[in-house]
Amino acid sequence: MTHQTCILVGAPVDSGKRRRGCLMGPDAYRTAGLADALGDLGHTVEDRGNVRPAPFTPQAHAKIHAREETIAWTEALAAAAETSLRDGLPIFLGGDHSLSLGTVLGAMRHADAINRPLFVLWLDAHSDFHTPVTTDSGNLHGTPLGYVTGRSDFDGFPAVTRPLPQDNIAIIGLRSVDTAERAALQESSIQHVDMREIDESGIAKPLTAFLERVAAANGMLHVSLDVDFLDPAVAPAVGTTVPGGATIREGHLVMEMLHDSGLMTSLDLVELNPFLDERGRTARVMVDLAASALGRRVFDRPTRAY
Ligand code: HAR
Ligand code: MN
Ligand code: MN
Ligand code: MN
Repeated sequence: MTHQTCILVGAPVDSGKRRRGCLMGPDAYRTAGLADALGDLGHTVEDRGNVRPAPFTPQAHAKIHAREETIAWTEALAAAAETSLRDGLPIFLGGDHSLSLGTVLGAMRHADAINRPLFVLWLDAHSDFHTPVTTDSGNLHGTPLGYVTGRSDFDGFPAVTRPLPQDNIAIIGLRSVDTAERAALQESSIQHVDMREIDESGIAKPLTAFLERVAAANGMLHVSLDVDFLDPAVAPAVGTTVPGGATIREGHLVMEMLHDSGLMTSLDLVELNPFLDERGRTARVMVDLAASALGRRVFDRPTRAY
């Protein structure tokens, strides 16, 4: 197994929606033993503490919730992502999914700087493909994929000078897609995999197809794992539960395949709301999934015939 320098970057972002609590996420992951779990796998683990946004002046918006705060987080996290990617494999401890406006932007800058294409795997019940104009809720955690692909109307946010190509994105786990997002997604070349496809064909098949494309392009791979990718029965600590999600084993299989591929270069753990958790069980599930992505397994794949 390849040794990695895992860099833990706390991103206590709570501005991407109205319900509060995701700001406790980084400390919940620390309490659940993320650093030890990765260290036990032989990796070097460096916890850089929590990122903080620069001061901002909140303005009242009719529609968009906490826009200035989210802009400040985007700038701070893009810088943190770009820096940490030079030194190792960053794991961003969220925080709600609006943190990915920053982490993916930073990963895009880093990939540009070293002349490699960036790919993004989005594990989520939601497509998060809104713009500030198409969103009904006004919650910016529903917009990161719209932002990084260069959709319009992100006024005041850092300019996305070289948008992420739609072809470089796969969203897996979909079961809650708003009307405006569905129309935009269907016109796009984003690989979008809903729960029915997973039920019928298994989760390995679309993931393998995507990972083959990443490998063929010598791509970097940013993985964004939303707690609500999982079924709420196994991961209840999230504000936007949607029934019918991935099982624990589907989650681990994705992570194990990511590790075997050797392709993952950065990871977001997002939307954990410890205020909604039951004795830390969702935090522990997410730590276990991260460990699988970094090489934890029961046995190596059998090489003998049965
Ligand atoms: N599509 C809905 C909205 O824009 C819900 C978005 C929920 N997003 C997350 N992350 N929880 O996936 O409000
Ligand atoms: Mn999300
Ligand atoms: Mn979601
Ligand atoms: Mn389509």
